[in-house]
Amino acid sequence: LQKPISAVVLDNMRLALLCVFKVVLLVSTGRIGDAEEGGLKEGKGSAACPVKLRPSAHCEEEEDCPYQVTLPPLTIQMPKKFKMLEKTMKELHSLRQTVNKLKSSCLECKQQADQILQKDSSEGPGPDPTSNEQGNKSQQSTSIHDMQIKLNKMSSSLKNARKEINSLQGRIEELSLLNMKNVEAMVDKKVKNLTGVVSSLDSKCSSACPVITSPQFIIAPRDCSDYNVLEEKKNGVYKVTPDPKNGTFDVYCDMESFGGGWTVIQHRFNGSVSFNRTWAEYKNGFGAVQGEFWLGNDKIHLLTKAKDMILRIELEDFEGVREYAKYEQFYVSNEYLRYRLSVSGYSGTAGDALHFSKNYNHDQKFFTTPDKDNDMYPSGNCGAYYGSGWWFDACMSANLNGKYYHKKYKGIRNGIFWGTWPTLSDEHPSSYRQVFKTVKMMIRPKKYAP
Ligand SMILES: [Ca+2]
Repeated sequence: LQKPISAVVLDNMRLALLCVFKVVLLVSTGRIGDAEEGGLKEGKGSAACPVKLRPSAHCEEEEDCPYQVTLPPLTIQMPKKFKMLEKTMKELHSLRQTVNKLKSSCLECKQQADQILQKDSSEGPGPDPTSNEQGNKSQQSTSIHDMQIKLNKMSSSLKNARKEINSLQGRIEELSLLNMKNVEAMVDKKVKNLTGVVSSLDSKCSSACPVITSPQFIIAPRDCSDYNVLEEKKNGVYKVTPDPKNGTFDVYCDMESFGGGWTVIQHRFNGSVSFNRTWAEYKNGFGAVQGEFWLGNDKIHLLTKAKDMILRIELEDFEGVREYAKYEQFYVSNEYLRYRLSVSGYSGTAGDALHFSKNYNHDQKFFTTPDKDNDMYPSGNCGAYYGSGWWFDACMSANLNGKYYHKKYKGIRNGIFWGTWPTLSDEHPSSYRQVFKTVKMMIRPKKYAP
């Protein structure tokens, strides 16, 4: 009959442990020599112990000798749990192997990566022929390479763009500078031209003007006094050009009376021409310059504008009394200013009827005609009332364009009137009005030397 395996195993283990314990004990107590001599003295009881301890060779007393332990073959039965341990050990081993593999592959990877980097840095852009063998790695490297190429391209294009921008900026600066310079130059030129023109005009005006005026006297007489300079001494009709821009017209020149050179602007002596006229007629003039006439407000304006004029008024009544009124200044403004009268500097024998009083003053009055009321009379038209065109105040102390009466008359004083006539004081309110046979208004330059 055999013992169960477990029991046998246990017995063996016990025996083995016992043997080992014996050996250890012997060695530690130094009694191995004894054991050598007598072998294992307890051998009788332990003759079954298969463990043998003896020197490996013959050895002297004092020598240190190597010992040899002989153990019988040992079979140990492990419990089931040990199988689990074994399994775990195996798994651990396999795990270690995988880890090692991974490590090695990682190393390879690193080496390859280093190689690629070295190649890229050394070879620069361009496909790597050796990488064709290496599948994915080559693909990766080519894609990286493409990326790098793209990056390089982009950086180069960026550099170009920057260069272009810089050059453009430079150009813009140059252009703006050029423009500014051009503008400055243009302005300078224009200023120079202007100064040139101004200086030339200045020199012309300061030197040449008197030279120009003297031949004009000869070529185009501005009024009758210019004919007197040419030693034309006969009364008559002459052409005058007071303002070249406004044409030439006929005037009657009195070249004999009071030094001559007189341009007649109004004349009445027989009543053949009516002076009850419109604004337009007074503007353009009416009658004939050889006969009775009004020269015209526009022409009077031009004549009195061309030169400083004096006015001489000649009056004669039917009794043969002749008087005159002379004004050192006489000017009639243009139509726009309603032919306003400027008259001053009286001298003479007829009295200053144009400046009769504060309430009757014809100086600085506008021209009024029956169809145009510019007078100072608020509730009516003096021109219409007196049938005349004149520089009415409100209304008058003189009216040389009144009706021509051949003899004394009664009623409205609408005849030719001069309020300072010497014999007028004899006139009674209910009696006849003063009448005039001849009236003459004529002008001559203030600076006239007969
Ligand atoms: Ca009025």
